Amino acid sequence: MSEALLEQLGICIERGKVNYESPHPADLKGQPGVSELTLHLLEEGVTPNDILQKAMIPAMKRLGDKFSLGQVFIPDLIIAAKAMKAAMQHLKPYFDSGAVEQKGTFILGTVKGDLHDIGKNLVGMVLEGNGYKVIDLGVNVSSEQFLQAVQQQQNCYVGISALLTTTMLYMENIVKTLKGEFRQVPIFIGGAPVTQEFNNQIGADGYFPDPQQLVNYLEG
Ligand code: B12
Repeated sequence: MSEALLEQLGICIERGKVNYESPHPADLKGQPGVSELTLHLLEEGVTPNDILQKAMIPAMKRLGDKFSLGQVFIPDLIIAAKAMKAAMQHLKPYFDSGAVEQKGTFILGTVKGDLHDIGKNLVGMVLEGNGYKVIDLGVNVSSEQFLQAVQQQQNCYVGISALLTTTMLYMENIVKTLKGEFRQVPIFIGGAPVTQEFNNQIGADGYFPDPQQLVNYLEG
């Protein structure tokens, strides 16, 4: 039962079916969307993490692959992102409720020139759920904006996200700017095109492919 629901949720994310009322896509009119399906899965006792890992993230990956092959286009990505956010809204309280004690402050942002924020938002949710305070600077964040935020906090971690091979290069600028003034501030990086090798090359403190591995590292 849950497997079928997870599969249906993945399809609805990929096709941008937000809820019952959404008129798009026409062939799914009158059927449940990601909102109803996510709530249904939670009621069935499927964990938020399984919902994320087994349905939501693979759906975005499939969509990205189709985009690469020219089978879907920008509007399809936009409506899928909207559906992804609708599902995340339902998972957020579960991640939030994990917060008991505050373990530190994280300054988070997507690099300048880059508007992708789904992955960054997920990182923020998982960090909050694990007891970190998150200051989310949003998308298209410059070195100066990161620096300003760190100046106000000092004792904090920084998390930077980039989804484009072009914008990830700007991470080096941010690392240099921050390390120039605050050598001790740990800077972690992530996003689909980022690698450990790139992390070493720009002098950041760690690359993690997903937020849980970052949390494990911090706790380890
Ligand atoms: C949705 C999407 C969009 C949406 C974004 C909506 C939004 N609000 O985010 C829109 C339509 C706006 C968009 C626009 C564009 N996009 Co786009 N997009 C995607 C898509 C399909 C999914 C991205 C996503 O949300 N994935 C799901 C999340 C959960 O995964 P994630 O971001 O990787 O995050 C995870 C990890 O990487 C990690 N993580 C992420 N950040 C961080 C940070 C830290 C500190 C840590 C520890 C971990 C971490 O944790 C997350 C959870 O596991 C990808 C395809 C793909 N495979 O990535 C293309 C993709 C990234 N886009 C691409 C392109 C080309 C573009 C455009 C340039 C298209 C255009 N011609 O205009 C524009 C650029 C706009 C801009 N300036 O940013 C290319 C990039 C190619 C490249 N090599 O650079 C991709 C790969 C598609 C493709 N296959 O060609 N896009």
